Amino acid sequence: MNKKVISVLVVAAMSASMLAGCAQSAGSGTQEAETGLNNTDKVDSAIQNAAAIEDPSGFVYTGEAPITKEGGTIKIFAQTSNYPNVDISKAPIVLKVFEEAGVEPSWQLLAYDTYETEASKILESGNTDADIIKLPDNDPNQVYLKSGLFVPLDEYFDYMPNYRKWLSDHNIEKAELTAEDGHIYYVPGINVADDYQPCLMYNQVWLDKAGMTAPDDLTDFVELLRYFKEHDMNGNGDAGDEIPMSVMAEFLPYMFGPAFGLDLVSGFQADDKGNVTYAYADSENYIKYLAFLNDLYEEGLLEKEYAPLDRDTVIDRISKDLTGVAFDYSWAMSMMYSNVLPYYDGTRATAFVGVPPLSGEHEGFYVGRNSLSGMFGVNSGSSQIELAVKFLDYAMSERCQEYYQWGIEGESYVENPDGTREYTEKGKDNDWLQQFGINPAFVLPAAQSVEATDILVADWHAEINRELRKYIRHPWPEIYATSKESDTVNLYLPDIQNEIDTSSAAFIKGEKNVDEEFDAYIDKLDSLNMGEVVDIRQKQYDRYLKALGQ
Ligand SMILES: [Ca+2]
Repeated sequence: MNKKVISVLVVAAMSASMLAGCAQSAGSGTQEAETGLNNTDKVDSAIQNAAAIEDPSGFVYTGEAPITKEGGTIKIFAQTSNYPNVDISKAPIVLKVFEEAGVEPSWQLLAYDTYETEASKILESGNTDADIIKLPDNDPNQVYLKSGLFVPLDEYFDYMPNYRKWLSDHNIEKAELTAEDGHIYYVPGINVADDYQPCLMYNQVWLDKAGMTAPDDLTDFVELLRYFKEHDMNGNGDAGDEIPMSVMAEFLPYMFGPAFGLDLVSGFQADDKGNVTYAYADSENYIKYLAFLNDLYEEGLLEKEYAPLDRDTVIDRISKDLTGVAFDYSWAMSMMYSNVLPYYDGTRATAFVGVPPLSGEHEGFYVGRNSLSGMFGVNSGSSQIELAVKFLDYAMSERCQEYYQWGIEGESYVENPDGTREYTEKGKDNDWLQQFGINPAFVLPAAQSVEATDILVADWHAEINRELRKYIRHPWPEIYATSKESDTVNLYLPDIQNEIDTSSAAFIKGEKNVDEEFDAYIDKLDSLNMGEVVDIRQKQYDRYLKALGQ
């Protein structure tokens, strides 16, 4: 299998989780809301006061294997691989972690596709004797952690040197993981969050033909679109077949919001003082954003049928050299866009290239994503909590992350004299690599790696990713909700989002007049209880800041 095909497979899996990560957490709980604020001292003092202690046999776990000298079995409740032909319970990488830890695995694996539903049924019934459990979701409403099913890990930090260190080095994630009661219950898997995020891309050949460099502000950007529209950029003798920009509607907020000071991805944003506002109700900046897009639309720089545009159409246009500007997940850059360009020769000069964000009255940025992925907790009903905690700690250690990302040296990868690593011929076969157990996030707290992603994409793409990293801004944080909060948000937010979608399209197309009808739009949002939703987000953000220690 060639590199391109592997890349598409691996990255397709990655993008599926990215998309999933964008969805707002929903669901409702049955627990009563608690009013207590975070007690950051609990976690921090647990981190500071932890000390390695002996187990009954006199053995001390220090963060390196083994976790015990007594042997034993750890039972994991988790999900099967998303590759149907992969038995993750027999994958060499997974078995290696158990072997080093000095324990045997035992499994309760549920099907990947139905895990969320089926696992939650079993957890709600409390009917599992597994030691370690992969949660069906990130427990956004604290349903599981309040059910008493999981032990507060901070009470066992003596046995978690690797996790303690990781939390100390990752303040944002530590704050996000801190429950309302001040405890940390889960060890997360980790997504790539600041790399390979959605960005603006140009056809470099068209840019060169226009004698321009990538515009950094909206005015120059519009000039560039006009140039692309009016000239025979593809050189087919017809100056009328160029479509200056092909951006799917869902990415317009990512692309243009920041130039107006808006994070329209979640819509919720906080200023320097911690005041939370709803960007879609910003009557100073959002109105300018809409007016700008309406101008693009009226001038034909944003196409009339922009709403139904999908990725397949964008790819088709690029393959026919019909369009010059795109905005998409970074992986599309070399894997779906550049590779179909008729004259792409593998170099940056002939590619669709990612560029810095557009600025306006506000400095541009890109919105990254939350890094927390699948959560693992220790069953409070386990007969061997200490051993399970130690195993979870070892399974998230840096050493094990190397296994998850690269596999085993000499088999799936080799290390070059300069210290860089690359997959072996076998390792480049995605089917083999999946069966080997690469990135076993279904059963263990694995982290995605930038380094392992870099080698899947063209070298120039990895280089562009490094250049764009500094523009990524952390998205609205994941903050645990009380069940009362989530009930209210789930009751009101869908209607609010529906109103936003309908109105923004009407404003952009000029069916509604921005100057005359924006106030009525705000009134409508108010009548849909936007104020209550923002109040809840404010309370949640206050808890987050407190957990951050601010
Ligand atoms: Ca043409």
